[in-house]
This record gives sequence, C-alpha cells and structure tokens, in this order.
Amino acid sequence: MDGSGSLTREKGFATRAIHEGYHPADEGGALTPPVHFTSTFTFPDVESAGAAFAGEQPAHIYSRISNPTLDLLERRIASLEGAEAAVAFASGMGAITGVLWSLVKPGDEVLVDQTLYGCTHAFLNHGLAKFGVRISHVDMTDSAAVDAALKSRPVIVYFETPANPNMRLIDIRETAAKAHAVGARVIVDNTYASPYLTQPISLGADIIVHSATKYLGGHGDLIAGLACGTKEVMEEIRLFGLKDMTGAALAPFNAMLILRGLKTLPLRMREHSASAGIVARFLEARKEVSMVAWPGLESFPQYELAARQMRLPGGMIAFELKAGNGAAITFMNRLNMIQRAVSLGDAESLIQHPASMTHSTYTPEEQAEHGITPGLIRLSVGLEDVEDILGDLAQALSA
Ligand code: 4LM
Repeated sequence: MDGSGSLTREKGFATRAIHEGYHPADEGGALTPPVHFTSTFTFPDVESAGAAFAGEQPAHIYSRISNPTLDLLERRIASLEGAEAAVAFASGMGAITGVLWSLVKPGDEVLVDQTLYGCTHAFLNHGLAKFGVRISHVDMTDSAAVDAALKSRPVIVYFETPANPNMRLIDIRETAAKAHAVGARVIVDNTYASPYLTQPISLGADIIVHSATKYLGGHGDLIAGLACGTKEVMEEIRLFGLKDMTGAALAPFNAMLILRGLKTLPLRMREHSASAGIVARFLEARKEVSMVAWPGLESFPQYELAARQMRLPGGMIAFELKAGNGAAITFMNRLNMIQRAVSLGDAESLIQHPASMTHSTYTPEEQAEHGITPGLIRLSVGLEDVEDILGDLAQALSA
C-alpha cells in the first residue's frame, strides 16, 4: 500500500476488496472508513465554488454528483473490476439507465442479447425505443447470428453473462472483438458473476454495470448499482447520466453497507458456488427434474466457456420440472426454508418464477420469443447449511 491507501494491481483480489482506497491514518486511525452523511459541501469563497463547478478544481460539490464515501466504494469496485473508474447509483436499474441515456441518441441502434433481466428488457424495448433508439435482439450464443446482426452497425452491444434467468453464457472476448470491429461499445451486466468470478474488462468489455443489490452487497438489505469503465466515460456518465438524466444517487449509508459486503465477497462467492454445485447435482439426479442449468455441470451446454470465463460457476441455478408449470408453482409453494422472493445473491436461499415474477415485464409474446419458458424456476443458492437446502428441496419435490 502506498501513502494514499491505493494498492497496486498486483495485490490479490481479497486484499483489495478489504483495503483498496482507504488509509486509516487519514481518518484518525479509524479501522473502518467514516460515512459522510452530507448532502452538500461548503466552499471558502464563491470563486473556489465556481472553479469546482467549471471542473477546474477537483472538489465534492453535492452528493448527487459525488461524496467521499461513494468515492471509496467507486475506487474499490473499479479496482476489483480492473477498470479505471466507477460511478455508484441508487439501483442497478439506475446504473443501466444512467449509462445508456448518456451514450445513445435517437436513430442509434442498441444490439442486445435475447435474454435480459425483465426490467432491463422493459427499459430498452418499452422505454428507450419510445425515444427513437432502435433496439435489436440476437442470440449472442450464436456466433454467425452475431456477425449478421453487427452488419447494421449498432453503437452499443449489451448483454448479461450468465443471463438472468436462464443462465446462458456469452463469450465476452469473442463478442467484444466482433463489436469493436464495427465500432460498437460493449456493455456487460456482471451482476450474476460478480468481479470475483468474471472481469469483463480484461476480456475486452468497455463498460460494466452491476446491480450491487445482489452479490456485492450480499445481505439483502439495500438497493444499489454501479458502472465501471474508463475515467473519461465514467466522468461523462457521472455528469450527465447520474447528475442530470436520472439523479439516481446512492445514499452514503448504503455505500458503507456495500463496502462491508465486499470484504467477504470472495468467501461468499466460494461458498455460494460450492453449495450450488451440490444442489445442481442433487436436482439433476432427481426423477422429477427435466433440466438443470448451472455452469459447472458437465451437462451444461457451455461448460467449456464457463471454465474459461468464470473462476467458479457461481450460486445461481435455473431448472424445470418434468410435470411442467403447474407442478413448478406447487413445488415452490411447498418450500419451508427457501424463501419465495425476487432478487438474488443473499445469505438466504431465494426461489422465484421468472415468467410471473422477474420477467413478467416481457409481454407473453416476448416471453415466448425470448425463451422465458413458463415452467422455469430460478434458485439463488444461499449460505445456509447445504444439507438444509437439500432437505427443503427434497421434501417439496416428494410431497
Ligand atoms: C432479480 N434483478 O432478478 P436493481 N441487472 C440484473 C439484475 O438481475 C437486476 C438488475 C440489473 C432482480 C431484481 C428483482 C442482471 C435485478 C436491476 O434491482 O435495480 O438493483 O438491479 O430478481
């Protein structure tokens, strides 16, 4: 660590998740960083305020733009993602809308993968599209289809990997190289993987967005978002997408909770992943189950890509029951410990039905077209004793 509290990129991931950007000596020796509960910042005179507003003198002005606690969170996540800079938002949707509003204009085309989180799909197709931005979809697991789709020269290529809810993976390196060849920027939603499993910028992505509500916070107690990328683009997003277009500023208290969550991100991701592997194999062996998608299963169609692109397969599982949609709902209703709730990445195991919950923002026709099947069940494997997770699943499957 140097005097400023910055760690060199050679330090390990867990070390940076705990220390990056903070130096106790700057704060009277306090081990944990203070939280700056302030809406605004004072200036000694109007001239220095003017210089700050003009961007001539770096300074915090107002917490909708920046705040020292948010600044620390932004530095830490940028380090973990291998990005130059980051911007915090009040939610994952705040980050996604703030980034896209900053980078597109009417007439532009945004090329997206066929499977996206429900509200991202709605923002693009039912929101941005109303303002003259063209949204086109392609199955980004299909290399030839991506080549064909890029011929119309989109300005943005946007995808999630693993995709919510069905776990399809997109090859970041290959897709980014193709997108760059036609001049498109690549935005990856890294919520499912977290930077501990995948670092999209190292594979060629330009911008990363996160719902920090999920694994980064990790405890189901806050809503937050983050964007990462180059200093120049993040500054544009801060001053336009955050400050003027959305105003979706993160509260300093929530930034502190994310900083606390990040300290255990590697530990938690290892445990989520190990338990998910046991649960996925258990489900695959059950006669009631027709399909299990978890990137660490040998039966997973993109098993090799997962091994190449992800440090671990992660804590999310999608599966279907042989008896179909009605049985899926009965099964979920019978669970005792596993909670029926949207969101993911928490200590509690959470289960939900994408077709009627997270992805009900797709019209029924869009669900059919985008592969959101009516019987799909999504399980976020928590940190409980795995025997108890298996026990609850087993009793609900057998009942
Ligand atoms: C859910 N997801 O799936 P905020 N990107 C991805 C997401 O899964 C989400 C967001 C962005 C769920 C929420 C109810 C891949 C959210 C949006 O919820 O705005 O922090 O993130 O269950």
